Amino acid sequence: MAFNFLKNSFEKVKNALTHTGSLLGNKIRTLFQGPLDEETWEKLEQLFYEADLGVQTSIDLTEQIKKQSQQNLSLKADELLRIVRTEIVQALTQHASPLMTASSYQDPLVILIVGVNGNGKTTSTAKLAKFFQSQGKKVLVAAADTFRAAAVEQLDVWAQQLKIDIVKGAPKSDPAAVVFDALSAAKARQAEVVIVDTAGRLQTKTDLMQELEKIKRSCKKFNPHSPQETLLVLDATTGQNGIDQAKVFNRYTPITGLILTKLDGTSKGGIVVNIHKQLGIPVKLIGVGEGVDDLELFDPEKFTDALFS
Ligand SMILES: Nc1nc2c(ncn2[C@@H]2O[C@H](COP(=O)(O)OP(=O)(O)O)[C@@H](O)[C@H]2O)c(=O)[nH]1
Ligand SMILES: [Mg+2]
Repeated sequence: MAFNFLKNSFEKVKNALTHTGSLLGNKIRTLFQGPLDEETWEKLEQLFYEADLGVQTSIDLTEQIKKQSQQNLSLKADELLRIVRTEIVQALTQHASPLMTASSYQDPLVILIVGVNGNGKTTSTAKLAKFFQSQGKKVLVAAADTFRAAAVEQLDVWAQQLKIDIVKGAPKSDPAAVVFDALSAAKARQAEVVIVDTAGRLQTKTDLMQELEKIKRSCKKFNPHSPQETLLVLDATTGQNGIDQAKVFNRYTPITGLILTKLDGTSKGGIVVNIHKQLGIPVKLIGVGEGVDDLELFDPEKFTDALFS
């Protein structure tokens, strides 16, 4: 059972990274099979860049690998590829920090889901709810995106389907009040995990950031160290724009981790490395499809293996 689960989970990540993997794994392998000259290093840098590792990371990584190759001229393609892999794992491990685990209903794990509209907040809220539910935890979700009626309905549909408790506010009602109600309900029903879906209009708007602060104050009325996680949802296909969004959010409200969605169907999965380098915020979860099971804990080794397998 456990083995099957692990295997499926690796296959899922691998399938989602097919496009990025063909750039990074396959093309680099082919490249290293030819003569190793200046042109090789230029092409290598270009491949890193195309996979969205970012300009500086692409230059640095190429320099590292070139240096090692010149220090040991007998290195073969496979060994060079292993060096690339090691360098990437190292970059990804630097800021690694696992998702908080749920302890007890006396001290429920509260997770705020924030981010720009369309990035996948509501879907990720449902996926995460299912994740904890499958660990046997009692989960409650809060529909605090009261700005859009459709967002509340969308989460409601997921909650019904997963048979998970949901607390929702009236349209345009105060999201902080919804969160307060949700945490009261969680206490009464002894929920161990509360996941809060929030509104995401214009990240530059100070209104939204004030709204998030108010939501956090609601959480602190129950527990001074709540919310334990504030996860920013980023769309992997948006490149530098996504990284800029993260910088803005993090300036206003500290982000404890990222959920990087839509890694499936993009060849720009190298953005994970760029994000770690530029932001120093750990990617904690990755979205690998639209289904409720298409969420995986981010594991640097597994991720890199999936790229190069
Ligand atoms: N392919 C893919 N689509 C996703 C993923 N996560 C979310 N989506 C889709 O992105 C769209 C927007 O998601 P939604 O959760 O409504 O975003 P929100 O506005 O931030 O709440 C929906 O069509 C989702 O199905 C993912 O990991 N992969
Ligand atoms: Mg939404």
